[in-house]
Amino acid sequence: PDTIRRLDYQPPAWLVPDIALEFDLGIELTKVRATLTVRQNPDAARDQTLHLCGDNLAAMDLLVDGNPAEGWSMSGSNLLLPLPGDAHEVTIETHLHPATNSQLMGLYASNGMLCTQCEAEGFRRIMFFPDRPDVLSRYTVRMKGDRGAFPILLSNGDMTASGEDEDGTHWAEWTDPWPKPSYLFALVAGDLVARRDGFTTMGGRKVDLAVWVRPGDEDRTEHAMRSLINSMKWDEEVFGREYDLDTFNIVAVSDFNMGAMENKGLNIFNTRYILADPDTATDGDFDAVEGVVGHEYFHNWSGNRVTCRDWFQLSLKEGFTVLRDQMFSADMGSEAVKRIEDVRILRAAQFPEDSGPLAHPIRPDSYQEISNFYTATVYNKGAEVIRMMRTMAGPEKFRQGSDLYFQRHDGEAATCEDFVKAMEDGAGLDLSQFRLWYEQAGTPRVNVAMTHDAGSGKVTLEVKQQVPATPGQPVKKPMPIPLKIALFDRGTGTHDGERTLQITKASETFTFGGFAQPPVLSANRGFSAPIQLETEASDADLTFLAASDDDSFARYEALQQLFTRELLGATDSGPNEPRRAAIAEAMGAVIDDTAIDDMMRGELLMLPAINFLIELAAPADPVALHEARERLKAYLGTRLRGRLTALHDRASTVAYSLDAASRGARKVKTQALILLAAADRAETARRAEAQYRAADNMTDRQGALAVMSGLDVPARGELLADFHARYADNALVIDKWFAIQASALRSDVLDAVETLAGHEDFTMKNPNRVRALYMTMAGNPFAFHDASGRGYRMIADLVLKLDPINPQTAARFVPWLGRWRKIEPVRAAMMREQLSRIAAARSLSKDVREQVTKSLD
Ligand code: DPP
Ligand code: ZN
Repeated sequence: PDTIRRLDYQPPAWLVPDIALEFDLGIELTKVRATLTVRQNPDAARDQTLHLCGDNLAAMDLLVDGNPAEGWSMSGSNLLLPLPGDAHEVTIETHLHPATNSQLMGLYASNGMLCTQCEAEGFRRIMFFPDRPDVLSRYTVRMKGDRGAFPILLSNGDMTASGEDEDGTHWAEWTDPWPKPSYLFALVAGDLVARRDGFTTMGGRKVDLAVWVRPGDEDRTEHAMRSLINSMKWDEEVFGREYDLDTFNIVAVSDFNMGAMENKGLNIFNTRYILADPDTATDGDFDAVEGVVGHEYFHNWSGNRVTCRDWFQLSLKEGFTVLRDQMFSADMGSEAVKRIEDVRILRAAQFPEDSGPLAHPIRPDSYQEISNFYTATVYNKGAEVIRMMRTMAGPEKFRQGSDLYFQRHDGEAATCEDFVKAMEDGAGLDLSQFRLWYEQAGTPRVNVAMTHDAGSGKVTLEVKQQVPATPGQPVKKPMPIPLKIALFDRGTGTHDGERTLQITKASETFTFGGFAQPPVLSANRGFSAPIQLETEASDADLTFLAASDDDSFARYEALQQLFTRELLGATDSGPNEPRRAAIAEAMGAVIDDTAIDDMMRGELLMLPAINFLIELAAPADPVALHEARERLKAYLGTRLRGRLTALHDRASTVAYSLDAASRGARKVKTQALILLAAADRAETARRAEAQYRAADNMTDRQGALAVMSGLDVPARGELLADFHARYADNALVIDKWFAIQASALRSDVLDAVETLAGHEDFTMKNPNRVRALYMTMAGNPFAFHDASGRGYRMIADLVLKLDPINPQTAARFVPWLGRWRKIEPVRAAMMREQLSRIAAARSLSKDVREQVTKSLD
C-alpha cells in the first residue's frame, strides 16, 4: 500500500480558480457535468499534465476548450490529461449511483434524500478533480431534479437563481463567492422542512438561518438553532470572527459516518447532533448538540476561511476548533465541569491511542488512508496543545496571536507551522522548543518529588520527565511543559498563590522558601498539560486536596487518584481498608458540601473508567479491574447508603428544566443509583423503576433504565420492552435501546449483543446503529474482554462484515483489538489472533488494512 509522507509535499502544478457543476439528480442515477477553469500554478514546477483524482468514476464525456480531449489516460483510478498551454477550460461528465453508495462518501442517498460527504477525499467520488485542500475554487452549482422527490435543493453559498422546467423538474443555482477546497463542497436535495431564524452580525449583515430536517422532526430543532445563534454571537465576542454569507444552512442526515461536516454555508450533520427535545434527548445529548453545532460553525474561520495545505495539517483546523468549541461550551455552562469532562474524554480515548501501536503526533508524518487520522490525538490532544499556548500567553495575548493568524492567512491553505509562527509573533511567545508537541507522539510522564528542609523552610521540587517511545520514534527529546502548581499549608488549608512552572528539561529542580511545615503539593492544576503525572502524595495528602483544593479540577483529580490507587492495588492484594474508609469519607463530604453545585457533585462522584485504568495497570486483567471497581462501588454504596438515598430523594423533587440546578439534580440522581445498585440490588431496582416510571425526560428515563439493565430483576425485561415500544419510531432513541443493553455489566451481555444483531431494527447500513451496538460493546470491558475471547471474535467478525459496506466505519473498530499490549498475555494472544484473522482476509479496504497491519506490529 502507498504511504504518503508529509515531507514529500509539492504544490499543485495546476490551479482551478473556478468550477461550475451541473447536477441532474436521481436516487438511482445522477449525472454530473463540471466545467473547470484551469491554469498553471506560477509557484510550482511546470507540468503539462493535469492530474485529476477519481475514485470509482468513469469520464462519460471529456472536453478541452470545447473539443474532445486528446491523449488522456487513466492511472489507476485517476485521470491524466495533457494540456498544451497555460490556461484551459476542461469539461467532464460523470455518472453516479447514489442508492448503492453504502460507503457514505461522495454523493449518497439517505432516507430518500440525496446528500454529500467530501472530507477528506470524497469529492473524487463525484467528479475528477485535483482533490487536495490546497486547490481553492469558486463554485457555482446548478441542480435540477424532480420537484416531488427533491422539493428542496441546497448547496454552498447563497441561492442565486431558481426556476421550473416544463417536464415537472425544477432547478436551483447556488453560488459560493468564497474560494474553497473540494472537501468543503456540499449538496443536499430532498423533502425537508426548516426551522428558520435570523442573525445580524456585528458588521450589520443579516443572515438567514435554517435547520433542515425530515418532516416530523422540526419540533426537535429548537436547541440546535439556539446553539447556532449562540455560537455566532460568541465567535464575534471571543475571537472577533464574523459570518460572511447571507445564508447559513444546517441539514440533519440519519446515515452519516462522522459527527458533522463544516461545508461552507451548508453544514451537514448526523441527526444525533441536531435533534433534541426533553423527551428523547438526555442532558448529555443537549450538550453534544451545542458543542458540535458550535464546532462546525467555528470551522467557518478555523478551517474554511483559513484551510489546510495538506491533510498532515488536519490538527491546524481540528485541534484549534475543538479548543474553540470547548471554550464555547465552558462559557455556555460551567467551565469547571467542562474541563473535567474534556480531560475524562482525553484520558479515555486519546491516552490509549498515544501509548499504542497507532500512536502518532498531532501532525502525523505519514499515512496510508487519511480517514484513519480523524483521531482523538489530532482533535483532542491538538486542542490541548493550543490550550497550553493560551495558558502560556494569557487570554489577551492569545487573542492577538489568533487575530494575526486569521489576518495573515485568510483565503489561504496554511500549515501548523504558520499557526505556531503567528502565535509567536502575535502572542509574543517563543515556541522553538514547543514545536516538539507537533512532532513527538506519546504522553509525557512527569514525576514530581518534593522535599522540605525544616531548617531553612525551603521546599524543593524535583521534576523529571520522560516521553515514551512510540512507533517510528524510539528516542524522544524533553518537552516544554507548563505545569501549574500550588503549595498548600496543611493547617490553614490555603496556599500562597498558583505558580506555573515552565519545565523544559528531562530533569530540573525548583525551590521555594518560607515553609515552616512541609506543604501539600497540588500539581497540574486545571490539567495545564496533557501528561501523566506521578507524585509521591500520601493518601492523607490526596484526602486533604479532595476536601480543600480551590482548583476544582485538582479536587476531582485528587479523588480520582485515590480511586485509582485503591482499584489498582485491590487487584493484587485486595482492598486497603484505611484507604477505602478515607475514600468513603471524602465522598460523603462531597455529598454534603453545600459550596459545590450538583453538576460538579455528579462529576466528583464518578469512578475512573476501566479503559483508563487499563492504561495504568498494563498489563491489565480487565475483568479483575472491573470486579475491583464493582467491589468498591458496593462498599461505597453500603457505607453511604443513607446519604445517597437522601441525595436521590432530594434531587427527585427538582422539576425538569434545562437550567444548571435541574440538570445537576438529574446527574446526581443517576450517580446515586449507580453506587446504590452495587450495594442493594432489590431496593435500588425499586428506586430505579420508580424513577423510570415517573420520568418526564430522557435523562431520568435512560439513567434509570441503564441501571436496571445491569440488574437481574424481573422488571428489567418489562422496562426494556416499554422503552422500545414507547420510542419505536425514533431512530436515535432506538440507538439508545441497543446501547443500554450492550453496555450492561451482566454475564449474558454477549448473548444479548448477538440476539440484538439479529433484531429487525438492526442494520449494518446505518453507522449510528452499528456503533450503538458494537462500539458500545467494544467499550464495555466486561463484554469485550470476556475470558472466552468471544468479544474479540465478535468485533473481528463485525469488521470483516462491515468493511465491504462501509470501510471508514469498519476501520474504527480495529484499535480496540490493537490494545493487546496493555492486556494480560492470555487475552492478548486472543486479541492478536483476531487481528491476524482480519489481516488474512482476501480483500480488505485500505482503511482496515492500515489499522490492522499497524496494530499487529
Ligand atoms: N471536519 C469534520 C469535523 O468537524 C469532520 N467530521 O470534525
Ligand atoms: Zn472539526
